[in-house]
Amino acid sequence: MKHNKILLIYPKTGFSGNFTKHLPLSLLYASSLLVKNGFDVEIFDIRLYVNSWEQELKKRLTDDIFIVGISVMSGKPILNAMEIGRAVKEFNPQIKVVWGGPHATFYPESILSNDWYCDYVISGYGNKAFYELVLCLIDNIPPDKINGVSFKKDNKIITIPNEKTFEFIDYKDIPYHLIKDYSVYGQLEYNQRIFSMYSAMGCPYNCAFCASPAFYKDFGKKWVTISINQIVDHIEYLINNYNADYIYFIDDDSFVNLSHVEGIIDEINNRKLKVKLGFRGARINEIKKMSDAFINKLALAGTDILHIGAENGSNKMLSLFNKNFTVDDIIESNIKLARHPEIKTAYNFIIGIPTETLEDLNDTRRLILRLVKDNPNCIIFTPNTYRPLPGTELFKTASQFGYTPPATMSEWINVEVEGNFTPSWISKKAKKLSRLLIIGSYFVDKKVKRIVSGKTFFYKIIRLLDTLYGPIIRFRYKHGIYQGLIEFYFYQYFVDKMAKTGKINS
Ligand code: B12
Repeated sequence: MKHNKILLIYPKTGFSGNFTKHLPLSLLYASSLLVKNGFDVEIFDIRLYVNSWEQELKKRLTDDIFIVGISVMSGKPILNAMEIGRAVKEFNPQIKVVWGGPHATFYPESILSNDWYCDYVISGYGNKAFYELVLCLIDNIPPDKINGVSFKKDNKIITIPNEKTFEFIDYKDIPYHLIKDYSVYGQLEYNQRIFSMYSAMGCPYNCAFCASPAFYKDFGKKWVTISINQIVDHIEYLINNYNADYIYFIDDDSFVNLSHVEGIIDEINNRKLKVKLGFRGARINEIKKMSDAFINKLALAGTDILHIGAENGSNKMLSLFNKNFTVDDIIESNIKLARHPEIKTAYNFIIGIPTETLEDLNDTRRLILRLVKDNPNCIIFTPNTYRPLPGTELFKTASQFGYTPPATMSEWINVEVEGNFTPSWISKKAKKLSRLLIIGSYFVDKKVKRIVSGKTFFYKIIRLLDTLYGPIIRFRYKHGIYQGLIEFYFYQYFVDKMAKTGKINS
């Protein structure tokens, strides 16, 4: 039998994957050139079979497969990717296993220096690199001229640096047909056909905690937009062919130039397209520039959520991050956004930063309370626990505190918001207060009753929890009472159990 088939796999995600399950765009992008050139590609999304994935994988491991590609984010997906690799190698050790995705982009050596059943890693944009790697494997040529590829040779890890340019893919070349059923994707309990897409790539800012400045460092232009017509043609194509009714822009930042988004919504309106919009990349300095008329326009075009990096409630931390905005700016922007309740304002925060004191953490707690008070429609996401990323400015500070990156599998899979990470710079008290901020984030904004109706068992439980436990944790949060937070252990147990069994994923 001819060995010509490529199986691409999206592994299990961590806890956050229970709330959001978007289409595996990474795999569609990574296989665009392969499909265009006639390769037989199959996509297997393990998130849809969390309890039976091993049997389902066996069914898909046929004799004609010669490459298995996996898209891997840091954290829990690593464990599953390793299990997939092991199952593949047990079936046929000749099949080459290739990892791509954010973990592969940021930490290629971590994969190959551990025995994670992976032969090749592709860092950065995957379409051209993967296609070229497949051609090399077919012709039995070493892939040592392919930008972005890492592999082992004579027990040494060889890494060929990425190309320093963005990789754009025309929407007509995205092989959407590889996914047979889009109704299985979505977020929370909403019955929407969500399609994620880029409107712009890159980011011109220099946030000290973020991997992007390091990644885009040698790119000529650091933020590049896709043309308005391309974007809206893409949206129209998805509406006509896949009944899309929600477009989620996955840009690092969509609003660097406000006229870019304004152009998109004008064109959506021109064409009378009926879609809702969500944006995950907005900065406080950009919100400051938005007029009420602009925000109104966003809302009228169907925007229902804006993710904003508020990041921290301490000016000292904001300045360490190179944010170029202050806590007052956050408060002012929030008050402006409160005038537009059609748009949910969702805030990201980072805590657990080197040099952050208990008082800084309390500033973040107080800012969050203030944001909720001024804008009862806002959403507070679970604050991210800071993880030093190699190549970033803050990594150097963390290293001065003796930080070394994770090395073992269990350390890597713990790289999750809910993971237990206690670096040397976090005091015992700060750790306890952080736990209050993490658990409290689920309740402080009373989001449960606002965004979840309780149609499924899981969400019924969450609503019940909000009724019974919500008032207690909100009281604790308001007064900063972090002592004796034993419920945090229940929370961790629950998160861990759910991630392992995938019960609520199904
Ligand atoms: C949607 C999303 C999610 C979804 C999951 C994805 C989904 N399909 O549903 C949810 C909400 C669950 C999620 C969760 C998290 N996410 Co997220 N997420 C994203 C987001 C916004 C879009 C992902 C996407 O579709 N990208 C588009 C595709 C085309 O890009 P790509 O995945 O990078 O793929 C390219 C290459 O990586 C490569 N490639 C990818 N896969 C493969 C496979 C093979 C075989 C090959 C060869 C190549 C290849 O080729 C592709 C084309 O160039 C990105 C930001 C972004 N713009 O990418 C963050 C991002 C991936 N998330 C990130 C983070 C930090 C998280 C969380 C930790 C956040 C949190 N607070 O909990 C969790 C952890 C998840 C986990 N451990 O399970 C980081 C990645 C960190 C990391 N080292 O893994 C990102 C990059 C955001 C950021 N800049 O910080 N996320």
